[in-house]
Amino acid sequence: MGNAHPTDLDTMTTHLRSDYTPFPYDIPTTDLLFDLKPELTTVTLWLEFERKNDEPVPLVLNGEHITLQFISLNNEETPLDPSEYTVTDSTLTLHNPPESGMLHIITTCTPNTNTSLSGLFTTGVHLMTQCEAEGFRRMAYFPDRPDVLSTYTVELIADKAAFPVLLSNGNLIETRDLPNGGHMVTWHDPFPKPSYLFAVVAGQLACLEETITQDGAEKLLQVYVEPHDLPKAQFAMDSLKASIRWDKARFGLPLDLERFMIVATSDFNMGAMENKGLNIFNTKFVLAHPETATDVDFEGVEAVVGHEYFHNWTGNRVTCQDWFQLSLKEGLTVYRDQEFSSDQLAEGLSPDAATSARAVKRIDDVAMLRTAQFMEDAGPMAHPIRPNAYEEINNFYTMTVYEKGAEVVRMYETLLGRDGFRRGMDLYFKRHDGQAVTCDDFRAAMADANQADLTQFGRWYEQAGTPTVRVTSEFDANAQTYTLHFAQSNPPVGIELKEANLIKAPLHIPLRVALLGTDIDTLIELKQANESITFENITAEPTPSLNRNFSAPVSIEYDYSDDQLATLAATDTDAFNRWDAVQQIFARAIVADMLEPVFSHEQFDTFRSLLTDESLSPAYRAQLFTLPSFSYLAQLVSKCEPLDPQKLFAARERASRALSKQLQIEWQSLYSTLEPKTAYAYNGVAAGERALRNLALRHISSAKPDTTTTQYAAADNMTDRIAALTTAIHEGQDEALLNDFYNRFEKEALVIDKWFTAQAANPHDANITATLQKLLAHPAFTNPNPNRLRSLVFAFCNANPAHFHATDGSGYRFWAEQVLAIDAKNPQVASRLARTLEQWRTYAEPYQSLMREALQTVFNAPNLSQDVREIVGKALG
Ligand code: 0A1
Ligand code: ZN
Repeated sequence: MGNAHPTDLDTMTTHLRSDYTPFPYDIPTTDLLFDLKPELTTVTLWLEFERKNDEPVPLVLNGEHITLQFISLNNEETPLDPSEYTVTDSTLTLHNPPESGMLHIITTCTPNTNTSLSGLFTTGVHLMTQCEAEGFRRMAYFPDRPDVLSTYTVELIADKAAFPVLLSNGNLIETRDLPNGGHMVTWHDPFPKPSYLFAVVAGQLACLEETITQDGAEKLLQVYVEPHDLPKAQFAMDSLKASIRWDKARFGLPLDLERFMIVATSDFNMGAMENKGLNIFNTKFVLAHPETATDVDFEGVEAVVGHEYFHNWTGNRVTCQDWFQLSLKEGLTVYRDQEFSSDQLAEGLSPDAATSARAVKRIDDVAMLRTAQFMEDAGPMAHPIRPNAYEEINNFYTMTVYEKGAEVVRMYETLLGRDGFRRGMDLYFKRHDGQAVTCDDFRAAMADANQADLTQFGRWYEQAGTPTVRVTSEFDANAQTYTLHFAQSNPPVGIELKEANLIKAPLHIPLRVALLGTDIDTLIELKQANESITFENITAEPTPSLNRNFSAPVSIEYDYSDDQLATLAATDTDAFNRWDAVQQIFARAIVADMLEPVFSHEQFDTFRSLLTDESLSPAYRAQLFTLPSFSYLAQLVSKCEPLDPQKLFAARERASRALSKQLQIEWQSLYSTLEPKTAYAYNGVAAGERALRNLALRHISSAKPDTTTTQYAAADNMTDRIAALTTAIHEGQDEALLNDFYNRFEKEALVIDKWFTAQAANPHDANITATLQKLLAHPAFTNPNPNRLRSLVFAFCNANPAHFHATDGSGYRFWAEQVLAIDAKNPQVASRLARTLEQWRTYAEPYQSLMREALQTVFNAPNLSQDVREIVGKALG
């Protein structure tokens, strides 16, 4: 059963933000000696402690799934008397410690039975750690909380043949051989850090390395991967160098260590981890080669390498006081990685092309936010970006904390300007370098650096839910005035529903607005529940372009006429709102009449001219013609009526077929004109051309079925090959391609993940149940890592609505079985899957009852982890 231990109902605790108290001791230094063995690792800890106040107070350390072997004070050889301390399942308490001293504690843990991938675990022939949020306590007794910063020295001992590479944070101090084939390596990290940023890696890894010079100092950059993956590491290295340059140029932030290491593992719950100087990554976000990685994968590698690197300042040099402040580091770092990616896409382009490239990135980010974060914010897990309570912190690495958190950071920039934002950042580091602080400290730095009043802005940290801004307009032709009325509202959601008499005060909302047909383009700062603004000298009724570039993470309600949407789609100079107008046209047709979504001739004319408008980049046109996702449409439907997923899916399909049919000539012509003329290279422009061409492929494939097989065979890159494979099998064509693909890429785990996904997410597989069973029994699915689980189980449950929502409930029963099976090994991954059904109340019958049944089955299961219990409990709540 691994390290995933069952939880009693009695031991479930809710952690409250309001309970925060500082740790009563300083821990100036932490010295660790790891004797690394997969079956039994021994960890020796020397913990220096100094009481902060006069009053004696027990010293309480966290520790889980570890065995205490020895404990003494001040390096005495005789162990402490057992009456002087107490050990429980989760703590070690020293009842009467002296005011200061050195604790010497030896513990053991068993990495090869740790299937939770938190703490020290085996991955292939290697050993690695994951400490955020609370994994350090699975190796040693320690104040495992982000506000205890300590300076670490780490000695690693291991068999040299089995573990030739031994890494930890900071700088390499010493390497020496030991008798009996062992070796020992010492690392010292000069920067005090919380335990969640600690890391150890031991293994047989190959290394790509380069040196750079920054401010006259040489820095060593290393990317460690499995030896056979070395040819796929260069792009991660290039992304790291670009990130280092960008942070210096944009924020004046240098790389502060002599060396910076990235290590890739195929067993990882999340994307990557920002351990100080030793980032550990899911292989998915390190390995990139044209033959095995798609454009989206390349983009992901660049973004995640950037994200983890940027954490070095926003997260590591300045960290969080407690886990409720998680968005302090995550929202800010996502904002920074978004800006980095946007600048990378724009690099080297003409000013117009650069603006358009930035818009493409913005649209991608907002589409994801509006699909997944808005949904979260309307469901049982809704929480403010700074939550007030949690049962399991691992459940709060959410779209809200990350993506809405980034939008809140972006609003500072919108309100204060690029330079004002930079002044705020400079002051933040000046004040707080080396500290563990709060979201309020960040807001105070932004306000003080700009003499701005951001008091009301603080409500963004307090309220859950997506605010709605309802906009109405009045045009007075005689007076030549145009008035916009704004009404903001944000009714209680999620846990807020339990608070009696909760009044959510108005937010400070920066709304960029233009009036098409005039030269008005302005930033309006909404601060009250209802307010109006009147524009003078308006001679003809304009079309308002609201919340341009998505200046605030709100939902805008304005009753656009079809003509106004067409005007926005044809003429809005804000590329985001132009895209949004086209999306609204699609959504309206699909949602308004789920029986027969129809587009008018005029609308097809609009579509045709957009699709063939060469002044619009191919990347942008691909976004314009990507229909709103099923989940986004589901939210729109469920605002008005209980959701029938089958009906919605069919309506979306019909809309897609209408686009195929009515624009067939255009699709076919695009497909040929966009034929690649040069060998594959990853860059935004070429990726955009491939995206549009592969969208065209989907629209022409029923009329011209040979195109897919031809493209599949001719492809010199994974983007085109997987697009052809997916299109072909979704059209019900040719098992042979699937087999060919498997045989070609059998040894490439990340590519085989794509093979599983293509099948599990196939909406047109009439025998999906049999397919799933076959895939579950496939040898490549034995002992699946989290990536493999995501490629099959999550792909089916989250990306195959037509089959997941089978009317007999078989999809939901599959979900329940999988949640429980995964939970026995890896609660973090199980609780992600558990979230799939949290919207159950928005569904029509019979779906709703069948979903509730499945949730109840999971909730009643014995030995449920705290992770899954919190999610399912809140869903049923
Ligand atoms: N801080 C990392 C994400 C991360 C969070 C938790 C983890 O284990 C529970 C692992 C990684 C980031 O934002 O990239
Ligand atoms: Zn992060």
